[in-house]
Amino acid sequence: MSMNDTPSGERVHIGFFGRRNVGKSSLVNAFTGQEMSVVSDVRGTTTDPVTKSMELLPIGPVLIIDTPGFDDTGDLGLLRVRRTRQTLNRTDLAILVTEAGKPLEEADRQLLSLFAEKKIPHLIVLNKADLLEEEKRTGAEAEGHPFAYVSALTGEGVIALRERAGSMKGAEEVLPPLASDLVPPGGLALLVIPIDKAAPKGRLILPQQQVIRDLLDAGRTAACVRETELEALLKTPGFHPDLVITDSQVFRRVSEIVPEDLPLTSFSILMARRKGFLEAAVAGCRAIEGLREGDRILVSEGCTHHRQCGDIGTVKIPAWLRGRTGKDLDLTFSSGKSFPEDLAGFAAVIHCGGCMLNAREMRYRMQCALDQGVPFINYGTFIAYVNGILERSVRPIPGFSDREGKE
Ligand SMILES: Nc1nc2c(ncn2[C@@H]2O[C@H](COP(=O)(O)OP(=O)(O)OP(=O)(O)O)[C@@H](O)[C@H]2O)c(=O)[nH]1
Ligand code: SF4
Ligand SMILES: [Mg+2]
Repeated sequence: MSMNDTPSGERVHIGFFGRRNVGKSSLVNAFTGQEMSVVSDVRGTTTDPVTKSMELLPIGPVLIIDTPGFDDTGDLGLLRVRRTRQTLNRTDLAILVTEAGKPLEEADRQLLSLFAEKKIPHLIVLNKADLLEEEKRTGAEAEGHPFAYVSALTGEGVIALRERAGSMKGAEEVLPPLASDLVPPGGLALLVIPIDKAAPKGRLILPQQQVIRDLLDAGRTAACVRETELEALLKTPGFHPDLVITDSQVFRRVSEIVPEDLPLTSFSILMARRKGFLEAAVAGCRAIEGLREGDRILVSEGCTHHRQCGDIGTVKIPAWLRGRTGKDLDLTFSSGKSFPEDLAGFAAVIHCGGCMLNAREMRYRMQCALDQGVPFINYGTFIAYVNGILERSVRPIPGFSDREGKE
């Protein structure tokens, strides 16, 4: 990803699903206008989900996902089907590819019921329409689902499909703003950004960029300062920010500098709110006190490159947990696109902010945990909690009573 790209977590995810050999990859190539996926007449050519970013009007930046055939068999096949199911958890718009003039099969029906279960808007694309005479194109094979005839081979119907996908209702999620609603019109937010060796060279990290952009979009003012200059800045006569937003890593130091009557929160608290898991995370923190010797904790990260999160998950969180609970806990780590669906035996999940994951995926992971009675906590909330400032950092967020954040 180049630094000027929309982060994948903010893109509408459009997934292409279906049985092997129906032409999913051919269609994805035609749809994106790029040869992103390998095509062949061998069934099971695509073995892993393949993604590609593009602009689609009017929704804007989207992520296109090509998937392996859903009807695959054998051990490897089942693994692929599993992976396709995981892909569904981050799919905002599902395209079921089948063949024009051919009836739906069992695998198609399974996919359709998964779309329904996960409330994903969908469309059946009847591919290989070049092989079916015009007069036979009645759409009967789509059995009442919204459908479109296309031919990935000739390109027929592909532009219309692009337009239709780009304006499908429900594909674009309306997420709450990051910070702009917490600052009055004409107001000023002060962002505390440490520039240490973990900071990427020559730029700001995504959550910082996104918060600044959100404030500017809403006509608010954003000022940035390092924690080392914060105290002096706040003493400047006439300088009165309405809200201070800090990086979690310097939360404690900043909370000591920022006067108690000045609202203070963190980038990760704001990201957690935007992605819809702040409430669960705050509630989950209460479970930390109840942890017992040997309890199993899953520490999960949404990407594997760790560029922004450094050693938080592997070093700092284990140390904080030990410090706070005084217990020997059994930590398991997971990272990347996969997330263990079976959380039986875990006493808590502590998840990163998920900047590379879309809101749907984060909600799915949270729901997996909550459904199994496992508290779901995010890094930012956890860090605020262990530093004793959770209550303060959620206070600026509407809907959080004092009770919610009590430590
Ligand atoms: N006639 C015709 N053939 C097509 C069309 N789209 C794809 N094909 C052919 O169908 C075969 C399978 O295409 P793929 O795009 O690899 O199919 P897939 O669904 O991605 O298959 P897997 O990755 O194996 O699941 C290839 O031989 C394609 O050339 C089409 O619109 N018309
Ligand atoms: S570990 Fe999570 S929060 Fe950190 S960079 Fe990756 S996706 Fe973003
Ligand atoms: Mg394929």
